[in-house]
This record gives sequence, C-alpha cells and structure tokens, in this order.
Amino acid sequence: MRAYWYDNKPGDQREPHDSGREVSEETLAKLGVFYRHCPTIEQVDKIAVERGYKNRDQLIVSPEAMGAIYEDKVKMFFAEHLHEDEEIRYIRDGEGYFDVRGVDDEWIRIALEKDDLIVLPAGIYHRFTTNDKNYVQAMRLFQDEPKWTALNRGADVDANPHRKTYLDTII
Ligand code: KMT
Ligand code: NI
Repeated sequence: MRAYWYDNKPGDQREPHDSGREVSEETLAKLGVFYRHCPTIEQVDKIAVERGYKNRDQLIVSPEAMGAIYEDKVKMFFAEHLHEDEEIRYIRDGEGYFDVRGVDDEWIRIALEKDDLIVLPAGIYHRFTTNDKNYVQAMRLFQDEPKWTALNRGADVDANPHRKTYLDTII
C-alpha cells in the first residue's frame, strides 16, 4: 500500500497520477479509512468476525475476465460515489487504486496490491480503477446480503444522512 495526493492532471485514470506528496496511514485513519496487510486469509476472517461481516464474493476486473464490458466497468467504478454501508475490499492478486476524498475534498490515491485490505467508512466519497496492468482480483466483504448500491455524487447525495453522519466523524 502506498497513499499519495492525486495530481489532478489530465490523462488516463489508470496512470499513477502521483503528485509525489505522500499521505500517511494516520491521515487515512482520521478519514476513517483503515488499511491492513493480510498475507493470510485467516487475518481477513478475523477482521470479518470482529466487524460482523457474514458474506463475501470475489471479482476479477480484467479484459480477459470481463470481455467487451471491461472498459465500461472501469469507467463506472471511477465515477465518484459513496455507499450507505462500510466497504471492505481485499486484493487477492494484481493491483488497483482506490481514490478517497480528504478533509479539503482533495483526492488521495491509495495504491493497493496483493494481500492489501482496506476498509472505507459509510458515506466517504471514493472511486476505484485498475492500473495500467488492467488486472485485479478483489474480494468484497459484505456485512449482510451483497448489496452495494453506489450513490453517485450530486446535491441529493451530499444531503444523504449517511454522508452527514460521516462528515461529523472527521471534523
Ligand atoms: C467500489 O465500491 O468502488 C468497488 O467495489 C470497486 C470494485 S472492487 C475492486
Ligand atoms: Ni464503492
């Protein structure tokens, strides 16, 4: 895992967009974003039990696995959105970027690789993309039934109670 401020320069979303300014794990924790390196599935199981996660699935994001819809999927994951539930993602193979909004609404890019696990709190605006290798295998963990409605950013979602609750936790 490596986190840094996104450079906001034009170019493909899959490029690193590395400003060279690092973001610490402590800064991420203040946003409610938790990172754990989990070389064994037992460590993931433990976190799942502690946080009451009952379900999981596994997803391969690549042109080989998805075929013609790959490019559309990658664009869809990159639309800024939030969820009304906490989100856990565990990278089983390959690499990917999760971008999250910092306190001043600037993008932080979190580069994840195999065995990296991330917890994103409910209500945080974020987006996801593969990198230039176009391959990631991710486990998605669900507290209850696998329902991952993405609410794309807009005035209505800014007013969502889960968004407001989240903002109260970081100020
Ligand atoms: C999300 O919520 O943005 C996603 O689940 C992206 C795919 S997980 C690699
Ligand atoms: Ni999401």
